[in-house]
Amino acid sequence: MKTKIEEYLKEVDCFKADSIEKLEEFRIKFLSKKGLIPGLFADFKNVAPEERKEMGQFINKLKNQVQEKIVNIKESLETSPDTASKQLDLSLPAHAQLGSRHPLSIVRNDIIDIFSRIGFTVSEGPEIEDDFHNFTALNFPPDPPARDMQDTFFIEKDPDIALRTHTSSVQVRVMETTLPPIRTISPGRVFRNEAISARAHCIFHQVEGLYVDTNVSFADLKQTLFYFAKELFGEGTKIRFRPSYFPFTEPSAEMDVSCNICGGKGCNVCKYTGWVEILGCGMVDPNVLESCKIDSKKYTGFAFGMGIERITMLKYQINDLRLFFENDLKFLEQFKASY
Ligand code: 2U9
Repeated sequence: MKTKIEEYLKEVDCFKADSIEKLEEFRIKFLSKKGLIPGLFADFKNVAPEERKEMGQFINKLKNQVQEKIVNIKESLETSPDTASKQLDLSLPAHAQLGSRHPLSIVRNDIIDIFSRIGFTVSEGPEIEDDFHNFTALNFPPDPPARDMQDTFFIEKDPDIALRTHTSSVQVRVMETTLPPIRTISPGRVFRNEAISARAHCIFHQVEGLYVDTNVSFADLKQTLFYFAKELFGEGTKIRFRPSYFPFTEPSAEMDVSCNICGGKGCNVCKYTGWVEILGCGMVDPNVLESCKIDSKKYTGFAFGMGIERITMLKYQINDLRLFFENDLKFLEQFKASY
């Protein structure tokens, strides 16, 4: 047995491999279940008791040298420039993992595109707002119930600092710093203290729009929003207005579009009315213009606001708003083909 081990030691010492495959053959030869070293351990029972200690150490020496050899050769093969370049085959086709836009981003970008084509710019502003820009300038009455109406997340009291409840605050800032004509939309995240459900969330996204100039009329508002509805939902889309109330617009209205699912015939999306509400709008209240130092005798304006989640749900027939916030790939990957 001793001579056999000496021969193996010599073989291990001289062994060289220029490939992982050859090294694997070497490992199998010595270390696999039916390899030479387990064979030696199996024969060990025939060794005379007085030789066992020396023979055991001898077999272990062989085993250690084989293992050491394998580690060393493997390391040099992996770091050799030849192997590295073989592993990196630049001629192989790329496995590009294409991402996809979030459905809310797709619809927000669509809305921005539509209004950009008729001269609206995009304005952005802070998500944390003071009382003046979120409420006072927008003609909200000073008493707390009117402001709590929207269930605001307050960050500080006296002076009141809160997460904005709408992006109208951005447009107040635009009016403070820009002379009319003003044509701008403000997409962004807004916050309201609401319980989360399939239809409501405490964080959602809005696009609000503002047009201030001389002689801006309700007819301008109707024509602008008619163009918008046709661009977003398709050429045959009809619109209708219902009177409403907002502190910042007078007169105010809510706008419905003919149901894009059933074409107005009636289905469960439009609750068999043929119409779905998509936005609120109105003529900017003169008090709002004056709060922003715009002469309300010279200028008039219209404004509108819509929730991006609501529009996206209608466009893609999504029935649970929570899907937008869960980052479930099975949901998001359905929008892969879109940009
Ligand atoms: C300024 C003056 C007026 C923006 C408007 C609405 C009507 C409206 C809601 C739609 C669904 C908010 O997301 S929602 O809950 N918005 O109905 N928003 S008029 O009016 C403005 C904006 C800025 C300076």
